[in-house]
Amino acid sequence: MNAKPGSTIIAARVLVCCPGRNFVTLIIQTDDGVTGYGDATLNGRERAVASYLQDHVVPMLIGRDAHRIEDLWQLLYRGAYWRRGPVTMTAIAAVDVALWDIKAKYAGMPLYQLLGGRSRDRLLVYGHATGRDVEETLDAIAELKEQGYEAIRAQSGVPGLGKIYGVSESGQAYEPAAGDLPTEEAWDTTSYLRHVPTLFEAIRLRFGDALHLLHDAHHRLSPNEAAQLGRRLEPYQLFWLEDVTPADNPESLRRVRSQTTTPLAIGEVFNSLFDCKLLIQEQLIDYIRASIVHAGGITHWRRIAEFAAIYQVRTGCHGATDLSPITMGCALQVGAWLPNFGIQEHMPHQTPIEEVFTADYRFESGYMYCGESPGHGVVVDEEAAKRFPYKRAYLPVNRLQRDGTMWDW
Ligand code: KDG
Ligand code: MG
Repeated sequence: MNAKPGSTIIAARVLVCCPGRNFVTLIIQTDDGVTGYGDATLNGRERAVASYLQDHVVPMLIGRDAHRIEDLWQLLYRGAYWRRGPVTMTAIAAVDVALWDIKAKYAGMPLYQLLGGRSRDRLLVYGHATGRDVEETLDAIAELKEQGYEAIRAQSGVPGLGKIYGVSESGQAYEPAAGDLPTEEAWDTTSYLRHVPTLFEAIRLRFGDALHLLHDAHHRLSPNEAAQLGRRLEPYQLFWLEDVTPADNPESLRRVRSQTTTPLAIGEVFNSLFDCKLLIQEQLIDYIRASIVHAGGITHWRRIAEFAAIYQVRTGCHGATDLSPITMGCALQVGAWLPNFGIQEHMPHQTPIEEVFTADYRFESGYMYCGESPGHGVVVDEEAAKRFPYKRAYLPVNRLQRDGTMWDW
């Protein structure tokens, strides 16, 4: 097991910082001065992953051969005995991504070259349009169209409900966690189901048929409610309808799938191939949303993506801003290679994140372009990170407006 000189891991450390929002980064160094960076951010539970890494994984890395990515993955996955789960799989992902970064730097190549080279020149991305009401959402779509987006996720406030998760108040991204404790929002499915088709009718009326439209139901519906929504949205030809039911129960999608042809996407909370298996095998979804950071890194995510290819399911990686630029860099590198790439979520990170993370990817007119520098193309300034200490922050939670019952948010 001892590494040959020249690729031995001599240091690994965990960095938790908050340049606008919390990020956890694993930094691995080899004896000949190569550094790899892995994202370990699990929104709202950041310190759990930092501890998993610091207390239980880092000691196992020192002295090992950085090139043995697969073997180290298996060691961390099988060796823990307690398999899967978001904390474990995010921690493993951070190690895996840092090691792929190192390997590609040794090779002097961008990561996509190690996976098999390019399958495409650029990657279609979708932007986020949200508004407190339909008019505001229409204006947000107009702005994104100006920037060249060809695919847009549209959400709006629901009449009769106050602020709901998925809709921003300030015109910025809707999801940065805020507050020392979660705020509580009110939800009513009947009002939501009545409202959503009116939003998409207004969008098609104003912008026509060419735009790709997406919508996120954020796990809040029963299978039958989801089937109703899918049917009612069919006239508006969505690119996808996301997370219609809670992700815990994949069988729920059988009912939805059999009742509607609206394309379905799910999986941003998945962390293993075993979460995705039934949905893919039975072709109950069109897009799998698992991300590299929460689904075991490139080594495991690649297995999910290649399994999906067999069943004509394409990828649509989660890309909200709680995934660090490292995860975006990796998503673009693997997306440049993956034959069954579908689309990439794009929610630009906000200032001052660029003081800590420098990324070589870029957005231009509705598409993203991965960089050509060796590795995944994202580096972290540890000194700068010290200026942005961790701040506990939560996303809101949801209760039924009717009687205060706890609900999915
Ligand atoms: O941390 C949770 C967010 O990343 C998630 O709620 C965002 O649903 C989301 C999306 O589709 O990006
Ligand atoms: Mg989502």
